Amino acid sequence: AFSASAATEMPPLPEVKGEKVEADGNFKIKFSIGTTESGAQYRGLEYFEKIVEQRSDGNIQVELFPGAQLGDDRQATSALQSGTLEMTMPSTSPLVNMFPEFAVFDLPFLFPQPEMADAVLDGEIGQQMLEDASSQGLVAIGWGENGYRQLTNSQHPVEEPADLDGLKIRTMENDLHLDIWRTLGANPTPMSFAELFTALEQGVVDGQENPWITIESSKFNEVQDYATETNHVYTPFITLVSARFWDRLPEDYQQLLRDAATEMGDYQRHVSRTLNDQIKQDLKDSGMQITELTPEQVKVFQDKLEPVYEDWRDQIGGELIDDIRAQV
Ligand code: EAX
Repeated sequence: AFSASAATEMPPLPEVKGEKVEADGNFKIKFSIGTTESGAQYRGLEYFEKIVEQRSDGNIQVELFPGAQLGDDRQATSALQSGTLEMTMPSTSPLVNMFPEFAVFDLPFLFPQPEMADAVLDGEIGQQMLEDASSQGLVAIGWGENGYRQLTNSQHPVEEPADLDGLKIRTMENDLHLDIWRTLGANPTPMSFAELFTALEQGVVDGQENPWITIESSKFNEVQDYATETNHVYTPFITLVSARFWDRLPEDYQQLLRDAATEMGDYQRHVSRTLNDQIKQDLKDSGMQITELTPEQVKVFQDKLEPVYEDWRDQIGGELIDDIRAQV
């Protein structure tokens, strides 16, 4: 008995504030994302488009491509590098091969509250990461959130790690995520987001994990009867621009894009957070069985995953982990 569809309404877009920016040239931005048109990420992109078009007085046109139609997170990022696409906003996790320090965000239960993620991303560490990621043909200009990841599956309710025994779980293409699910006793397999719905539908995998907003906007509830509110990892989105495109822009327009990316990030995080309760309710109404764990039940998962911190310490950098853990 698979569930009916659920759809949570997005709030109206805010008005654009700020002065028009005068500069020469006409530019076109194709902006691609993995999540679909009904998610908070897309709502953020619509706001970005509105800001950029209004402030540039139409000299910069933004065209949005949701749902991985121009490629998944990795493919879109490499299209930026080759200059065939101007912007994308992937999860940090599939990019760890390019930027190893991003793996810090894959550590389980790193940020107990979303405000702590904000403090790190918008503070010195996050700003330094944007600078470091402005290399290899990319310019990184802002942070958004995919959010706290939750587990879904087609087989049975999951309340403790033992319930994961033998479950085939799709993870992002990221070794730390594989480690997490192996450590918990599941049978994880990495897969691109673009292939995920079909893999769930056809039973190639039993489950997956993503934030509520992404579960709903991708209609995973239509092929997954059970969800568990694990909040096991907080995944940021990073706003990337093709360096080839960036270098053609007048400085004033570069600044316009930076400002718009910051405003989009704040707005998109706000939308994603305020909708969470409503989305959970809509998913329940659609027939999904959602298990909400008690703090004691969460602790069982947490304790079981503590070794992951030691396993990854050297690779990620102990200092970075300590810096973040000192802040949260
Ligand atoms: O672009 O792969 C995933 O599970 C993510 O949600 C994806 O990065 C969204």
